[in-house]
Amino acid sequence: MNLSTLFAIALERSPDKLALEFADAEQPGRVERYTYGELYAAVERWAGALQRLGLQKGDRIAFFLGNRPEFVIAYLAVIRLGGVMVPINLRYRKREISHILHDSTARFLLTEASQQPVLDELEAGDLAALERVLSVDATESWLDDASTPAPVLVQGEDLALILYTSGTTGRSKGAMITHNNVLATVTGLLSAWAWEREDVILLPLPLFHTHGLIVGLHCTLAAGATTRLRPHFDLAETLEVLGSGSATLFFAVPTIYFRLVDALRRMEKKPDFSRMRLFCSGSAPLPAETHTEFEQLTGLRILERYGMTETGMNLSNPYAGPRIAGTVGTPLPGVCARIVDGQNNPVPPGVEGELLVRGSNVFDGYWQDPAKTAASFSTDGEGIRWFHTGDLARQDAQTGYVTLLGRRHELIISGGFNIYPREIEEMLCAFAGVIEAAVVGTPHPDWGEVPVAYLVCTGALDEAGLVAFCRSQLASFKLPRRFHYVEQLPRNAMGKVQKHLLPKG
Ligand code: MCA
Ligand code: AMP
Repeated sequence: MNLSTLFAIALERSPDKLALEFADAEQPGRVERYTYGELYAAVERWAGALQRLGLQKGDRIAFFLGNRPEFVIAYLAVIRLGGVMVPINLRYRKREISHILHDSTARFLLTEASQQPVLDELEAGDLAALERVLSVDATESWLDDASTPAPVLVQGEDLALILYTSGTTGRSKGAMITHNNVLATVTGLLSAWAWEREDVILLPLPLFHTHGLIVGLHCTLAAGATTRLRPHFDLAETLEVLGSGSATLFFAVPTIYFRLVDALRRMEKKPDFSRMRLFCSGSAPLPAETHTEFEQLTGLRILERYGMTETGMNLSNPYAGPRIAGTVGTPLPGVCARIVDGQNNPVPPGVEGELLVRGSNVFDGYWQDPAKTAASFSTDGEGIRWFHTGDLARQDAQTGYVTLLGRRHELIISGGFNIYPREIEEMLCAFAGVIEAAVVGTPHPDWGEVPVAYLVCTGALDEAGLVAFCRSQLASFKLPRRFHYVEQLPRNAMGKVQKHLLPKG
């Protein structure tokens, strides 16, 4: 089975059902709607055009595109042809985009007019194997006379996506996601969260990440339900849609819940969320206080779940049963999880260790990086291969629920976007006058965590110049919020920087 087959089931059952609605609060009155039948026809048309342009099975096509119907249509067309979609975070800039284009050796890039200024910064050397840039705002030359696509044999083991995830070495690495991987997460969630064809999801999360693309869009398509896609999160519109009864599902990252709680707290007349079936949170830890306050304000308990780009969804609080704040629940259908000590031996409930997972949801490995792939898996005494999540966890002896306690690596999660300190440290050290740099995450009321930098410098530093340099090189969410100047970085006997000994702030 492949992902197109799953989409075809919904089409077969209800071609006239509303599949996709797109509206933009900044352009009132502009609403685009597609039934399953219309969406299918559009996908076939795009697949025909992309095939005619030469997109073949296994070819990578990068998407530098915001949430809009063309993202959904083009993506479904690409996987229909056995192509591999490589989404790029819209906040990425020249250096980050160039790395992804080089590493994935994408043949095509699909973009839109509003992203052109960013792409204009790319130089010939940044474009790597790119043969053609296609804009969804200028389709006349390649889409208009599309013919029906020839059939392509696409199987479960074939790649559907390469998702770039922040790397410990400063450069992001491509997680190879097969059709089977996505199918595993989708089928697991459809049963675990009791999806119905009558469901309507309000989806403002970016489609360039697993949360929006697989958990939000794919599950909704597979359920034959309706997606109300939005270009981005808009607080007022979200409250309006959820309160008007025109959605049943809402999935978000903790930053969005912080903002919802803050707004609800200040509203005298609370919106009526009685038609809402499920509020989910994931991608970063949801503080127990937010969970509790959301319930006090709405009468509804958020369902928190846990996933990763490399694995799709792993654990979840139950749909029916206690949703315990501060936990991520138990393994989803088809997922096995264990918590191990430093020697990879399972630890008993109540003891902290690293969380390992296995199942059809777990990715194939990192694109063209067998060494990193090998380092991410271990094989147990029975010859079974486990993926090392790098997340530290503990299982409760009574409930069996898992609580995440932190991470083995230094990942910072800001508003659901991942930041690896090493990438920023390398950038800071490239600036004149910086000898050494250490970046750590510090708590933030809105973003959850933000990066701050500790610098050892040769003398007085041009901080404005450093900020401008970082802005030109890094996505803006990676910019350190504060710079601390220190004489030296604390190190242990082996010379390794002891980040926990840095002064707080
Ligand atoms: C935007 N900014 C941020 C972030 N987002 N800064 C820090 N952290 C962020 N996450 C900055 C922008 O760069 C900009 O800075 C300024 O804030 C305003 O930008 P704006 O677009 O207006 O921000 P926003 O609308 O307030 O966005 C907040 C957001 C967004 C809605 C929370 O970050 C978001 O959609 N996050 C969700 C990410 C997500 O889906 N993650 C899932 C990945 P400047 O003005 O300086 O340029 S993880 C995953 O998929 C795994 C599998 C899982 O478990 O789910
Ligand atoms: P990504 O690499 O973007 O897929 O992010 C995956 C990481 O996000 C995981 O390894 C966790 O550290 C974190 N994460 C995802 N969901 C949760 C959650 N519910 N609570 C805490 N951390 C989470």
